[in-house]
Amino acid sequence: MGINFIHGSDFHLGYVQYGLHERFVDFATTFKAFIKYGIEHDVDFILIAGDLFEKRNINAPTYLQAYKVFSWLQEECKSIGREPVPVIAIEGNHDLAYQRDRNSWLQILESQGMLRLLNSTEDNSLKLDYVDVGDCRVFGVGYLGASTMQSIPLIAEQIQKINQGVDRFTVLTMHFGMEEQARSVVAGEIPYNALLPLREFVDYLALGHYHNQYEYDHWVYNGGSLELFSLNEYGLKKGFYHVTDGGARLVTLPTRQFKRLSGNISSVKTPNELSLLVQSIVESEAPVDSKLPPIVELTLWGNLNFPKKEIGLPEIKEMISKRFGCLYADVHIKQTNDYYTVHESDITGMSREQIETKILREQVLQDGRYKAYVKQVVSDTVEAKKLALQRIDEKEIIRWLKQSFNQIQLHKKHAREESNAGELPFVRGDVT
Ligand SMILES: [Mn+2]
Repeated sequence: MGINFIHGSDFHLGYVQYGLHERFVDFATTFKAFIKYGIEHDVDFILIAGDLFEKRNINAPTYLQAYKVFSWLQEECKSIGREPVPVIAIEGNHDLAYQRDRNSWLQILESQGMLRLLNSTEDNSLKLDYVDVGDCRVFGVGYLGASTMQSIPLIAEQIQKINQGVDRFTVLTMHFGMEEQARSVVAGEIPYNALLPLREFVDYLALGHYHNQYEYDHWVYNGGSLELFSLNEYGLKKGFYHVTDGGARLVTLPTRQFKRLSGNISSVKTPNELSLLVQSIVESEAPVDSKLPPIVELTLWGNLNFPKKEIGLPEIKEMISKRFGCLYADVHIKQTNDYYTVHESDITGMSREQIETKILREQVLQDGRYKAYVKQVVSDTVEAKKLALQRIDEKEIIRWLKQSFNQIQLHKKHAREESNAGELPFVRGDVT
């Protein structure tokens, strides 16, 4: 028989991005395309690793979207003469029921025969829920939040017990984010080492929660959300996995395109000049090649030299719409603080690196915390920029910066200890 399933997550049905009905529909259309892919590839089951819905208390139209897609799945399968493809799901943080509601909407869909919700419970001890389908055994644990980490060894132990004497391809689906995968620092992330107790007993760990694609060691997989949920996700890889005997392959679906533009307004003196600037920005960008009208975001940043209310936003949006035929144009004005302004007379004759060094130095001294290490902080920041320009992997750069930071912390600690001992501390970069 072999292994054949798809694994997706974070569909966020019910999200009305920018308040646009079209975006509300987009999320459901993409979800349906995911299900359709599963049917067309004759998979044994479809796995949803949490956050099918955008919120706990979805409205009727959102419920109807989900219901329609699942009914369509059943009818489509019937029409081609096969049993409905089983849908197996867990609850993500967005799907959990409010205590007063008792039932989550995924539980309602389960009671209607639309999906199988894996509902592992944790009253006194952990009770794992699973289903056998095709050549696979699928365990599922919904969103655990802060107790995710401590549950991992217990889950491993339970799977080992339950699987004794059984030789099936073991899938575990959970909803959490892994360390260093988000663009910002998030509390409660799981480091890879914490997953190791599962390694021996789980063949495929199907994750959901973070909206970017990532995987570890050919056994931990997170496809991300298929739709761009926010502009913070711009440029991130996203998709779902099609898992067969040959391994897990990332599949991406065509979705509505986003385009991000930006321009510096510091040298603009009048609203009229601003129009010209926007026009040149817009015209220097190639039109978006896609079936659906795109969404375009323009950020204008720098010093604004005239009152903000004189900015002709409708006119700017119109220029964007005309050029890209977009569904929606979003314009942000990010005025930078005067403090950061560099006067031209201060920097004439300086190289770019000298200018950067000067500005960074002022920033570090102003901040105060790393005053004593200003030389190191500045040179390492400039170095990080060079690495980025050489397109060194961002993880590598982060690791390198962390190393520099740890070094400073260590110096600080030693300096404290030594000064306690009544000696003069030697600190790198202390005298400048
Ligand atoms: Mn989530």
